[in-house]
Amino acid sequence: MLLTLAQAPDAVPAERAAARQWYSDARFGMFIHWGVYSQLGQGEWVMQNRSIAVADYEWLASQFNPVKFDAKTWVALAKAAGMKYITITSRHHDGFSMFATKATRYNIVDWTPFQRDPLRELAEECRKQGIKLFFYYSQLDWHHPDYFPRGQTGRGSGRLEVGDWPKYLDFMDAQLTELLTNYGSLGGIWFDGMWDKPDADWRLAQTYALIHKLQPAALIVPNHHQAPLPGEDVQTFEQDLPGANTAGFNTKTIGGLPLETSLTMNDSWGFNLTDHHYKSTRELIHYLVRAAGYGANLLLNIGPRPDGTIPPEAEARLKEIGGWMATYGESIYGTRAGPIAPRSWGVTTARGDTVFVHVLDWNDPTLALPVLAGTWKAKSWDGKPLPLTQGFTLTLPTASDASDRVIVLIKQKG
Ligand code: JFZ
Repeated sequence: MLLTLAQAPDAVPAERAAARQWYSDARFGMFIHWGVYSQLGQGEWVMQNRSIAVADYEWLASQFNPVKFDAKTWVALAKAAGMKYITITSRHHDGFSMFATKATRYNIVDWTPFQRDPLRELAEECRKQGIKLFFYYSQLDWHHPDYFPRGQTGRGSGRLEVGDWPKYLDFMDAQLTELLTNYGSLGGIWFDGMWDKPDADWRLAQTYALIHKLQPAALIVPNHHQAPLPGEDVQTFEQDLPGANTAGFNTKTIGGLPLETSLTMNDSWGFNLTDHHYKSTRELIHYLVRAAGYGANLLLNIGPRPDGTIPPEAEARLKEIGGWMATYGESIYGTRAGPIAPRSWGVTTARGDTVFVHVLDWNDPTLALPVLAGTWKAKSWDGKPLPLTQGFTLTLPTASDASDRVIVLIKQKG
């Protein structure tokens, strides 16, 4: 036996390879930023932005009581939107655990009048409604005394300038063990915050191995804005399509892993009382379709209110996107990036011998495509044949008010 043969760098066990495939097929997920910070209605960075001291934030945490939280409603909304998974903040940079944990009393069950574990309720509902659940987990902590030496943030929280870094890493591994043990089978863990201390030893290999030991099919999705590291399963981009960097902190290097891009619906992740700057449903559909054209999932965010309800602007848009997906989902789910690279007019997605041409921003009745090898026929979404010249000029159906005109190209056999 050739035991010395090195494994291919991206060789992963079968169950994880299958999970990656499922993930790429899913194409559309719901991101949820929700926590103690939601009460102040200024986004999830409010502790940092207003230099709130640990003691004052602890009092705020003791007031959190989202009595209207209903897991069934949240999961049903994700389903109605056509989403296949939910990624929710189990613990954000404020360090407050939104789940039952023995690693710290600073958690929703032990610290608040609410006393319920919303993640457990969500996990049960997700199982019932056939949605996969991922936990966002912040590696950065503005509250924990052992998050020391400090990084670029968390310096206004009034903590003593001492702490035991390995102890903090043990704390994270203990919490991750709970998350991967007490909530059934997870989609995976979405990490964020390493960028706060880029040069620290995060003991990543140990933590990633722990996760994959506890749940071999759980995916690791790191938001560290670098090219993928060993053990990671998805490359995620924030507020940008893969390869673009309008946000200023994304890498342009695209590795070979499944791709995702996360996006706010307005300009905030956590609930923001005054931010009504919502993207239109048409813009959101375009983003979802463009992401698919790059071969990436869209993780679209909502910031529920502190009482557990979802802002009506977000709910309305999700339902409208769901209406679109109910008709056109076949051109998105289970597809990969199409043979024509993304263009300003739109993108292509593909499954087998079928290519979906998504015409997003184009007002002319004809559209010249790059020539594809082989013989192809074109039809409109409702199955009417469309003229396609040898030079690959397409005559488009009228209906320019539609968010996306999806043209189907089918490769002819022989
Ligand atoms: C991070 C979080 O800080 C944010 O609160 C939210 O959860 C988002 C999805 O992820 O956002 C970042 C992370 C890093 C930078 C900017 C935003 N950065 O390095 O500039």
